Amino acid sequence: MNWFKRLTGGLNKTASGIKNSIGSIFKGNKLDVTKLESLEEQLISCDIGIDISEKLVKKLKSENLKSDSSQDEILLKLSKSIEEILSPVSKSLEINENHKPHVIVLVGVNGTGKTTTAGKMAAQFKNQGKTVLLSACDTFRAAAIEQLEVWADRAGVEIVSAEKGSDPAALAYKSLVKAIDEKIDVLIVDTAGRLQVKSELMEELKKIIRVLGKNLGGSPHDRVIVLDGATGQNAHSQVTEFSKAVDISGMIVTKLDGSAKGGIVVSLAKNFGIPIHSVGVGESLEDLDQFDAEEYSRAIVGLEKD
Ligand SMILES: Nc1nc2c(ncn2[C@@H]2O[C@H](COP(=O)(O)OP(=O)(O)OP(=O)(O)O)[C@@H](O)[C@H]2O)c(=O)[nH]1
Ligand SMILES: [Mg+2]
Repeated sequence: MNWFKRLTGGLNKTASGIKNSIGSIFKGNKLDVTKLESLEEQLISCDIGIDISEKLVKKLKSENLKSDSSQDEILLKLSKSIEEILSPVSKSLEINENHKPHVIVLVGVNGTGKTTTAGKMAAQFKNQGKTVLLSACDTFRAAAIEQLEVWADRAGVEIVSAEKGSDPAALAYKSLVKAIDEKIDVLIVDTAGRLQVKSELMEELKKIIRVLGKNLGGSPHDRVIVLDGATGQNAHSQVTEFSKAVDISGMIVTKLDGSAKGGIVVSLAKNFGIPIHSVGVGESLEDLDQFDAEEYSRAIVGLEKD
């Protein structure tokens, strides 16, 4: 199944809610106020956020819609307004070939998909002909190390790990030294999930970042927060709090194939303006795709791919 199908499958509920509200949006040749209100509620309930939902409906009202406009025409207008919000942040993660290695650190709260994403990214870069090293800096759980080893195996890349309970910053250092020595193109550092409110764990994360920066100027080049697409509004607090500890340079939103409502991506885009690199739409190696503003906007309102 291609990723757009998975995404539209995941966002199905959101899309049908929006479609229902738009269904008979005209009363005679006038827009039906009740229907517009219900559309706004639908947008809010899929996590787009109150302010943005209000603006999107206002914009739709100003579009000079005709009472004989088809449902798809109206949906297209709405998706175009969403696309305007998403386009500025739709930016893939680029590997700078002058960085040897180009260092990426993945951060986020527990269970968002960091390890899975690290494995998927490793496979993608490897397929592009790059050399990749994975660093299992989640030394908190033994299972986490094994999990990344499985991914390294699947992706066919090397991994550096340490015993459970060892210092993650020391492991980050060891991985970096190996990557520099071996002229590796990309070093991907997986970190333990941590709640954004646990200050000692945030300090540990800062130390990992500090050690990398000290030993390779300008690194880590990408500091990516991995967010679970089904989290809803808490994602805002995650980005805000992690940003206090780490200069977050990009976001990856996972699990958009599940029952995610999808609107959170729009609200994050508007509120933070931080690049969204890719979206996770499944649990296998190939289920990570570049974030595409137009396709995402169409998927949210239930339009087919253009
Ligand atoms: N459906 C779906 N599941 C995903 C996706 N990404 C990750 N998962 C699943 O989510 C669960 C957690 O993923 P992990 O990669 O272990 O998450 P993590 O952030 O590393 O977790 P911690 O290290 O415990 O913080 C696993 O069961 C993954 O298979 C996705 O895009 N779609
Ligand atoms: Mg993990």
